[in-house]
Amino acid sequence: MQEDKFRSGYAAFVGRPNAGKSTLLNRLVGEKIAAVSNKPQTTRHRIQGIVNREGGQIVFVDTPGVHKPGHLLNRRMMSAVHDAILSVDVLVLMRDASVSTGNGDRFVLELVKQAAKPTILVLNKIDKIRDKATLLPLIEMYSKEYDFAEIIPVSALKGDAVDNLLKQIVKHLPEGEPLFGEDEMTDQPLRSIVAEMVREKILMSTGEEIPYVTAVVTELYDDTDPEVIRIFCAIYVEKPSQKKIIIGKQGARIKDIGTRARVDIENLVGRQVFLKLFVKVVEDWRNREASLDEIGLEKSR
Ligand SMILES: Nc1nc2c(ncn2[C@@H]2O[C@H](COP(=O)(O)OP(=O)(O)OP(=O)(O)O)[C@@H](O)[C@H]2O)c(=O)[nH]1
Ligand SMILES: [Mg+2]
Repeated sequence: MQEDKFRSGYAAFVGRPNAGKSTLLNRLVGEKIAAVSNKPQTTRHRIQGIVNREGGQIVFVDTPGVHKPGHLLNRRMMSAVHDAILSVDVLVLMRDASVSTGNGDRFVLELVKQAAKPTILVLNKIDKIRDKATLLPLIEMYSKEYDFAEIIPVSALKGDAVDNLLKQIVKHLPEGEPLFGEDEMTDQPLRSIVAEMVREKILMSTGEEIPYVTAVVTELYDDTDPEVIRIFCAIYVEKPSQKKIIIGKQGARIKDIGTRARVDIENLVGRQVFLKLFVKVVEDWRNREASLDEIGLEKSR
């Protein structure tokens, strides 16, 4: 019997904000490399996670949720989505199956149709759906619109059906050697993952406008001391009033954000971490090219 050749390539998650793309990326990679929150627009740039399995290597590309761009920031976020769609071998259209179809879902579907690449439709959050028969009309609607390579209901949160998903993706990758070493799980620099962990804690502990006006940049990552890694992160906001909210009463909120982010970072790096956070007010940073460059939000490639 002829043995199947090794396959390797790229697969991008695309979908509306909050569909669960980053949750699934973390689950598949087995480590927390992407920020997750119940606020839309959590992911702001492409994040790659590498998954090795017998016979194949998949490089997953997590992208920002598709939304109408308001600020320059959002335009760069959408460029990241378009770049990813163009550059990968397989698309994974991710949909929150527990909510009804909206215009945003139809817009994402159009993007996928235009790309005309092998696409797997992932219907996520099935743990929230008591009567699974309600999935059938959704499956029917999507099958009429595009010839999906596969339609797979999953729960990214619980980890159901993800093995089948990996198997189906590998089938559609080109034959070739692994693109990354077996022990690599991401090509994201640690400083950037650290900033995302801090931002995630801010998203968790603030509401209203704060998540949208906040960015985090790692200004120092010093691992020369074998005992402890020293990290300084700057938290960007647009107004002094927002700075006050982040700091909280007698510094309580920023302290809590720091403690929780440190735990995640220590889990990831397996070492003790000293994390210092400070807040910078940069008016209208979301519309400033220079600020966006500093924050590491890439322009279209
Ligand atoms: N119940 C349930 N919740 C889920 C599931 N997957 C993700 N979530 C939740 O949905 C919310 C959004 O998850 P994210 O992974 O941040 O979604 P995203 O698609 O990356 O969102 P953006 O980065 O904003 O585009 C979080 O509160 C997750 O915990 C799932 O399978 N079941
Ligand atoms: Mg995300």
